[in-house]
Amino acid sequence: MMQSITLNVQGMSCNHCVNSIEGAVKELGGYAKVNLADSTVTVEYDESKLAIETIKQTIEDQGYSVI
Ligand SMILES: [Cu+2]
Repeated sequence: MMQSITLNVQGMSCNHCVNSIEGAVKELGGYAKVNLADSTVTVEYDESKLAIETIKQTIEDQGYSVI
């Protein structure tokens, strides 16, 4: 079943950040849409294949803080 969750993420400032996060989540098999103005990332993923903790960790590994 597809889940959609909006995360608050600190440290995103430019298009590079957008591409890093959206690309990393895509590699996991999910979908991410960054909103720089709101400092949020909306992720859509199949919860039977991907855990939210994995998505959060991947965003952290890119150098950002999920709060
Ligand atoms: Cu940036």
